[in-house]
Amino acid sequence: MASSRKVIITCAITGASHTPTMSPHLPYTPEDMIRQSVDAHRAGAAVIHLHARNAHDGSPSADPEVFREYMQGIRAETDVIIGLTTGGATGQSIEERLQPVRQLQPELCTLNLGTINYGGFPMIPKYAGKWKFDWEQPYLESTREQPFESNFVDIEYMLKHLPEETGVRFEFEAYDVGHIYTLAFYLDSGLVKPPVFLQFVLGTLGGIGAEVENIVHLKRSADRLLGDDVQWSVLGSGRHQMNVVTVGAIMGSHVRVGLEDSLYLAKGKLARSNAEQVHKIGHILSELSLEMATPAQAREMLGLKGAAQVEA
Ligand code: KMH
Ligand code: ZN
Repeated sequence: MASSRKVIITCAITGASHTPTMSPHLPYTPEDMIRQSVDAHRAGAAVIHLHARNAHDGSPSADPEVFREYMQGIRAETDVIIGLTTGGATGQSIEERLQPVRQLQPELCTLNLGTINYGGFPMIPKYAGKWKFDWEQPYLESTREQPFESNFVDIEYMLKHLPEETGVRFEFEAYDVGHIYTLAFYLDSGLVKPPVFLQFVLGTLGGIGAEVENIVHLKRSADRLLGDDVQWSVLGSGRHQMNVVTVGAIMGSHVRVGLEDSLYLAKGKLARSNAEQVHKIGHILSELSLEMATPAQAREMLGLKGAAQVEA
């Protein structure tokens, strides 16, 4: 009997768009970041995607030493693939955002395929008057005005320098169809080297919506423009999370879940951990006769350098 298709589960442990007020289960101390990452891996995630937060109030951080502490803690207990953000948080400069990758030389990091409006502000009214920390509301408010930035200079800089300096490979983030054309441009010019790991991001305010037609359109566009050597994955923001990853898995994608993308496990039910979301999609995959990829299988599919070459 032919073996089942292996699906890479990425778990994005904590991002910048959710805040400690929004869920008591959102990790932001190093201990919680490490514990939730290890548990998410044990539940089936082959890749852990990390942002950093300041331990005292959960505000976004780009400090390489904070990332180092998370990575060392996770690597002491698992062989999971660790991917670092380069998008960071609204308001951080590109120089700041690239420092953790430069210093810690992870196997994977994100490369956002365009500057977008990335609106976190609609969440403000729900939590009015309940904020735990002073930075939370102004930060979300700032997303009205400040874009999530990744211009062509940033993209070319990352493509030209990071793989050569650090051996990192990219998780390319496409928030809309135009981003696939940007990726195709750099693939055709030789700056992007296959295999391409492409993440479709659906349901953010400012990006493409989370309709099934859009997943189909993104996938068809990628097939037409990028050739065969592509490992594609999907994520759905907020309430769309599990629906998007389930449809993607049926269509042949890898999947990304995690509290960065949604705080919920089901309608009205907060996820108590990242591992709960991984466990849920793992169950759905097994019902679909799909298998969760191990880190070793994911490394092979994504052409990664291996954990021994990581600096942290
Ligand atoms: N928050 C995700 C939808 C990054 O970290 O550079 C996109 C993301 C980008 O994870
Ligand atoms: Zn991220």
